[in-house]
Amino acid sequence: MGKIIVIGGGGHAKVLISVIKKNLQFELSGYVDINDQGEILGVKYLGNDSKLNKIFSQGIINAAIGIGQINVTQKRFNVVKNMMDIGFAFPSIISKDAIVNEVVLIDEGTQIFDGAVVNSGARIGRFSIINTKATVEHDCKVGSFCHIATGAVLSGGVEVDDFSMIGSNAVIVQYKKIASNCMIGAGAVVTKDITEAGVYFGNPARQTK
Ligand code: JB2
Repeated sequence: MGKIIVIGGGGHAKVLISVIKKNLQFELSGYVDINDQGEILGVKYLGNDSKLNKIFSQGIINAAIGIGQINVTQKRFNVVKNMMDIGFAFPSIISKDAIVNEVVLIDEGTQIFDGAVVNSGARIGRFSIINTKATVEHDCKVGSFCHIATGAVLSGGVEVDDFSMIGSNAVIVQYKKIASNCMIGAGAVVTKDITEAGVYFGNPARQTK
């Protein structure tokens, strides 16, 4: 079993650690955070990001980004860039309690948590999060560094462009498109294409910023 480290020691990391443990694909070597958060679910603190070179040189080459930080996708991007320069690999982490159907493409670093459904023909880019109980229906296309939050529903054929976040329990109706760098608020219902970066709330969803 290969070794893996988790980056971040907050709420998202906690769920990620549980999924990694349950899957039995990797041995957790520890987590890296700006601050020592103490042992998390039995996983030890390895230090801050200045320790990453040393960790890599010890032969631990796999990492999973445990920083979810709602609507702060740029943070995850910056951490990934730094770690790629060192040489880390980022396997996708797909919970064995998620449902992933046929002809689905999932790129590196993407995480799919418990109870999520990714249906036939869907494609998901790099370093995206399909959070607990989210649904990505048939033929959806989710870009990179997106976050589909808990319980959100992308109906069939929806497209979500890079760096966008779909909030908890939001619904995007079938074949609608969400531009990059959008934040769709929790519970919003998107019935039309969203072509401009911004923040959208409500039913039907309207731009608020
Ligand atoms: O540059 C960094 C860095 N920036 C923040 N490097 C490293 N190694 N760690 C970093 N962190 C750490 O990420 C913070 O010190 C903190 O411990 C952690 C973020 O934890 P927090 O609980 O604030 O957020 P989260 O992203 O784990 O969870 C949020 O997003 C999830 C998707 C919460 O809102 C959760 O409820 C939500 N499910």
